[in-house]
Amino acid sequence: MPIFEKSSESSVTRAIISRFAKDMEGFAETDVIVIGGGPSGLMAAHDLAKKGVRVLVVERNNYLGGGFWIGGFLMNTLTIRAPAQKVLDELDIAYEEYEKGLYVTPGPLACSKLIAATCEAGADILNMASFDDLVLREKNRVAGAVINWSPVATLPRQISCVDPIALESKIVIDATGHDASVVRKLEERGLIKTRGFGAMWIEKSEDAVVEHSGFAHPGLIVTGMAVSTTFGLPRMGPTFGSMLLSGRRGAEVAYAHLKKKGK
Ligand code: 48F
Repeated sequence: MPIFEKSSESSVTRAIISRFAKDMEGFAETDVIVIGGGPSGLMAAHDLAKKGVRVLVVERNNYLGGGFWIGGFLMNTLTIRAPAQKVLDELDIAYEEYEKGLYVTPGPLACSKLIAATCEAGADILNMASFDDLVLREKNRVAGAVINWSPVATLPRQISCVDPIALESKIVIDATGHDASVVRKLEERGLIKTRGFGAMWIEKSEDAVVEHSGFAHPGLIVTGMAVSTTFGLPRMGPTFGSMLLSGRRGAEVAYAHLKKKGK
């Protein structure tokens, strides 16, 4: 007796294609596109999806999580400062208190739970796809993202002429980490001036990142380390509470904007 139900190669192929094509059709026009699936991008997507907003995370790697898998110096321990441990409570992520207001949790545990919570909240995920450019409308308002499959960038030049596609959205969130790749596209066009992140100062940087999370340009919100790069804030090194709260702030700003516009 075979263990598995009968099927065929063609059915498996059709199942993949038909489901993926249906998903992609939905991605073509959505409320919010989050570029980058690190802690701040996932948190923003999680909160927006929970509120019923249609949100798509575009991640260039096969895996989501960005720098959230590893705490620093190739060691798994993530550090989180109060009050961000409340997010861990909310997502049912176990942690320990190291000293008053400073908590530790294993990267693989926290990261996998944040990814699962984001998917379960209803956020859509497009991985192995890289941000390439922005869609700009009147007065240079950001109105979507141009993307391509990540492997295209690694093809030999003779066969790398693959046109990207564009996805429309009401808001784009730059959650690409230190690179601030989305903001930098605006800078290339002389529409914004980034400052580059400053030297490390944990005590100051975490508050500053959360406080500056929000619109950097019409239609474009920045979260996470992209905030430091955009506004010249000190870096905070291997501590992650502000990444979670920055994503949360970005989601609040996006939601308020969508509501104001009646979208
Ligand atoms: O770097 P990353 O984890 O960003 P974050 O949310 O968190 C930063 C912390 O991990 C850490 C820190 C503070 O504790 O200093 O670094 O700000 O995740 C960024 C994600 O964006 C993806 C990248 O692969 C990663 O998963 N990404 C970057 N550029 C692109 C992109 C791009 N052009 N297209 C798609 N994804």
